[in-house]
Amino acid sequence: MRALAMGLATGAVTAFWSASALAEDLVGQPTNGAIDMQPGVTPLRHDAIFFHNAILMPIITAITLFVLALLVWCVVRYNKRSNPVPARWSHNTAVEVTWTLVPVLILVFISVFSFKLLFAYHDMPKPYMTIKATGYQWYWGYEYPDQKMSEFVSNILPEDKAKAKGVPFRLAATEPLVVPVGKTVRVLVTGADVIHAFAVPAFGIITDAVPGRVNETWFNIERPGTYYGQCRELCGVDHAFMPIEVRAVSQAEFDAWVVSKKGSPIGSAAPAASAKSENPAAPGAAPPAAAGANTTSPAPTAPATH
Ligand SMILES: [Cu+2]
Repeated sequence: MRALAMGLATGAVTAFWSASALAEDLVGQPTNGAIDMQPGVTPLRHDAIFFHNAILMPIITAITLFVLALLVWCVVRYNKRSNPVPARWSHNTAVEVTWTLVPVLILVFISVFSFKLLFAYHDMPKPYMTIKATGYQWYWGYEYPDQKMSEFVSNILPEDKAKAKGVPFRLAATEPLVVPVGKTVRVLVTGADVIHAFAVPAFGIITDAVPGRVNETWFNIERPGTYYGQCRELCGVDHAFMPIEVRAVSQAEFDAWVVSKKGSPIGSAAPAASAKSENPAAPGAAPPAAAGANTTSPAPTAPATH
């Protein structure tokens, strides 16, 4: 049990925290009473957690303790009683150079790791597939262009249904975003009305969904599971009620899901007559995209009421 009081423990034990957190914390969703960051299932998330726990936290902790020590020293050593006659001098070149140089060096040290992380986010490996995620007031729409699946709507799962299924209310969605594990998935993020943000903590990603603009992010999930996220930009009254549910499954399960949604899996002999799914001209091949009415209506539905 990592009680809140333990939060005062220093950065030196941060590594220990994360180790124990992995054992205790729920993966893909928040844990009651937890204090560390949600454990990750992508390389980016591991890098981000390392940057926070191994670089930033020890530095922040050391600086805080150092400043606290200086304050205590001043209070004890230089109060009116113990130091009745204060010195009259000001300026000390050595001290002034030090308190300028040392912070600069600390920032340079941090920036090395910071830029490394930034580049890791930017340098997406060659993606296996692309998903387009569109934020609406107040739900998400997901499109799978590579699988020729037109956009379907993902709403919040109502409370009674979430309870019945034993899934977390306000995190579970009516239609999950299904992706294969171990594959680089590119997500194109945009907004249809106002600014939303596509965020999944276990993947270490948060990307603004801006109307009229397409942002890009990516993830490569290490193990199967269900990972929850939320809209992370205040977008209106139902901002808290447009969750993101990502289900990471094996390639075979993913292909089966694509077929069940009337899409065509990448590189497969298409379910219809044409072997090349890119060839919509093949006679008799019902174009999956056109036929691709998904089980959920792509028409914007009224947001669930709460
Ligand atoms: Cu939103």
